[in-house]
Amino acid sequence: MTKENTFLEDIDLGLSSEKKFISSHFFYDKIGDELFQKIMELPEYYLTNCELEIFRDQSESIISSFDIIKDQEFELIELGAGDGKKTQYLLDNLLKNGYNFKYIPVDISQNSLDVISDRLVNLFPYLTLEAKQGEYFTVLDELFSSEKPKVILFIGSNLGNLNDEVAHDFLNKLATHLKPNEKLLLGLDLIKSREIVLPAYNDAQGVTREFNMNLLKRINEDLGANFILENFKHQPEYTEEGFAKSYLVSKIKQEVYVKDLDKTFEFDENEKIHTEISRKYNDEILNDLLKNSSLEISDKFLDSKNYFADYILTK
Ligand code: AVI
Repeated sequence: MTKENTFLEDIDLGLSSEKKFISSHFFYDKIGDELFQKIMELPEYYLTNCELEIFRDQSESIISSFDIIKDQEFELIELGAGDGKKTQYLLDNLLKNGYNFKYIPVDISQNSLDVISDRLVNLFPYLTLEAKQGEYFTVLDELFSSEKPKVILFIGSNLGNLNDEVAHDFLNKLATHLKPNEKLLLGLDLIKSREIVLPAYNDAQGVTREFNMNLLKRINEDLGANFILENFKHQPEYTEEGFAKSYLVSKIKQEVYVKDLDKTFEFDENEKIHTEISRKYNDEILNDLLKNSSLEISDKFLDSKNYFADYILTK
């Protein structure tokens, strides 16, 4: 099945459903990647700075929590490597303290891997880096065929883009790969008031709006649809139980034709398309997700505002 087929089929499924939806992983085409980079620099998007602060100020304690003996060779595997700016602090500390490790960033985008590899190799000439391109699980099967001890990084609250059931399965699957005492460092955004969370998904400059709207642009360009972008608005919502959700809302009653499907979709006035979930967590929710996974919370690192947590999970 080609990538285009999946996109076409998923759009058909999502727009035909009674409660319309588009999967958030379609955000990340070239324009989407660039917009997300911009989002991470926005003053309202506190997540990045909070986690950066944890890595900058607490790398030494984080490394101690890995429980790795200095001379023991190990592999540091980062799922969804991004730009590496946070991990940089950890790598710097590991190198300065003479740890013997290989850093393996994993990403679906070869372009992202090239950028991060160039940057980190320039910064740390003595770093052993071996980038792996591919879907997490395909690559994990391959990576875990080596016997070396491993630490997995899954940061940036990327888990929050999965619903709880999928997140539970994901953690469970990850756990099956780990050996006793191996660690997963999991970065999660914490539950907090809507006054803080909502602006992070509705910034004053409108970058997040553009990020969300880019989905419709993509459907127009890739699948020959005729969405009129002005007829939709970006709408983030937040419930204090920790669910931030983004929608595209139809401003009017309208029809949209998707050429590659030869289908017309009807939208009522104020009808929503659900496009993203950005789950916020606490210890209790995480413990629920970890049920039956053989992973346990063994450490937790917070930023100075207690907005974000990097959990150490031990098998
Ligand atoms: C990648 N992910 C953790 C981001 C989030 O906060 O859910 C994606 C994002 N969506 C809108 N702004 C940022």
